[in-house]
Amino acid sequence: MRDLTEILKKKGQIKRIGVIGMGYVGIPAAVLFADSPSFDFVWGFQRDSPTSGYKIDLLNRGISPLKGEEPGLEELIQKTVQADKFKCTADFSKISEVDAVTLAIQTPFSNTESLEPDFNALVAGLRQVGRYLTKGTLVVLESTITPGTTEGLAKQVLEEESGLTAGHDFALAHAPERVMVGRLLRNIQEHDRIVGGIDDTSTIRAIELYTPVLTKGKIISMSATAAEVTKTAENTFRDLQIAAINQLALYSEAMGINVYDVREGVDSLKGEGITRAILYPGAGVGGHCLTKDTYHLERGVKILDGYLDYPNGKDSLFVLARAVNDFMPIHLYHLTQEGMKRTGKSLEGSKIALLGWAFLGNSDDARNTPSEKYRDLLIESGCTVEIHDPHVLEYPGINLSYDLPGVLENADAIAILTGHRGYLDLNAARVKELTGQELPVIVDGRNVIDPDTFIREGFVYKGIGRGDKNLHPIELKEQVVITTRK
Ligand code: SAJ
Repeated sequence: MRDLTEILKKKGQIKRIGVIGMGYVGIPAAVLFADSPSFDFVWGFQRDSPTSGYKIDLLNRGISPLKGEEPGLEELIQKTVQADKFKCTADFSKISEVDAVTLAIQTPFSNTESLEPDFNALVAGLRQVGRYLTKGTLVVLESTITPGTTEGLAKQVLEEESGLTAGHDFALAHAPERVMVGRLLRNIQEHDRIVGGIDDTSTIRAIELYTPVLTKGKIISMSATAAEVTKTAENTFRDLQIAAINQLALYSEAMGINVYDVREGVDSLKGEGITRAILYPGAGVGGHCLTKDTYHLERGVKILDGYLDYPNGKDSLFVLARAVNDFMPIHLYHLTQEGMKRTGKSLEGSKIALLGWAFLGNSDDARNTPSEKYRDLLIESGCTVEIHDPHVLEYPGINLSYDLPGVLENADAIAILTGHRGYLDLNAARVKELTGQELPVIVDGRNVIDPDTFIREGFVYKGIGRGDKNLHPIELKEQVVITTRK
């Protein structure tokens, strides 16, 4: 029986590629492959579903379905479509024509308590690949997955559907995506690429696939399971770092100091052997990655079933970090309550202007946005909440507005949830005028406004980590100074 190395040698270099999942990961990956002279053609596979089918026609007309700021993406889609090197289709039988196929499909959790992932979309994608898989094809999972999935579930489903054997008839690897909205193309080209095959032949074939699209990045190869742990761990560490600064922000409020002074101080200790990545506190952690990858890592430890030596009865540090970050929109709600109390008002019957629905500044990405938790708490307290976001087009069950003055009109309180560039220029006097309130409240969840400017304008200010300002004397514009205890 010819082994895989022989089959691949006979097949020759990778020329035709398929990318499954036309989203934030799949679209930039597909057009970068298509733009490379190393490859002849790329199929972008997208299910023609009611929610996502519209992308097929848009992409084939050279238009990006992603609405946030994505430098260079629209141009590259146009270029590769016009050059007949990239085409989007819902016809998965075309997989039989490609030499390599990648899967960039969402891998959320259905229950983080029981560590139950929702791999339905991933398995459906794997079944489509297995159905049309031919000998010598390379299959790569780019989605972030529970350690053990490539050599476990993925191999099993592909073999079941195709009747072929991974490592013998086809190559199988994990090469996790590392993109962030707002810099998708650059991240793929400039970040090092982690590549992990189920065997050396698969790793070498996957290296052949990714090397042509890297500019500054280099390939780092390892086993498939190590690659899965690398990706879940790097997001878990980032979430932990954010939880650490969020906890410090909560402490700073309790101690009456400014967390940003502390951050600057801690960050100043630089030099040999000192790596300190102190991040930024805020109104919470959203997105499709940090909110779930910790649970993939936790589940990996469980399903790979090795002996874990860990302090008896102690929670996972990583899961605790999730709890701290999930608490931040709740904390912002508490700050809003306290701010309203300082004006003698309660939340019941008040209007709150919520600025920012995206989970990340200057993006249209609202997956797992912390703004939703904050909004829900306000609604439960009998508030009217109007939401402004300059980028997010729509969101199930939520009315979003592009009309900032309209959202600010008659607001008792304004809360900033996302660090969109546009909010840096909020004019205190104009905002106050729009609220029509003598003592409006402003709650800053992303440190985008200058507290003193708004306090001087007669706002009650609250900010995450701003213990130095959160009990400021209230200045009524008529220069009447009221000092109240909370
Ligand atoms: N956040 C903070 N403070 C910070 C940084 C972020 O509160 O200092 C919040 C953001 O507001 C956001 C959330 O965390 O709500 C996530 O932000 P992010 O900047 O981590 O954005 P993601 O989730 O799109 O990107 C992460 C990145 N992972 C790492 O840097 C380790 C990116 O490189 C990954 O490609 C991406 O996850 C992914 O797709 O896994």
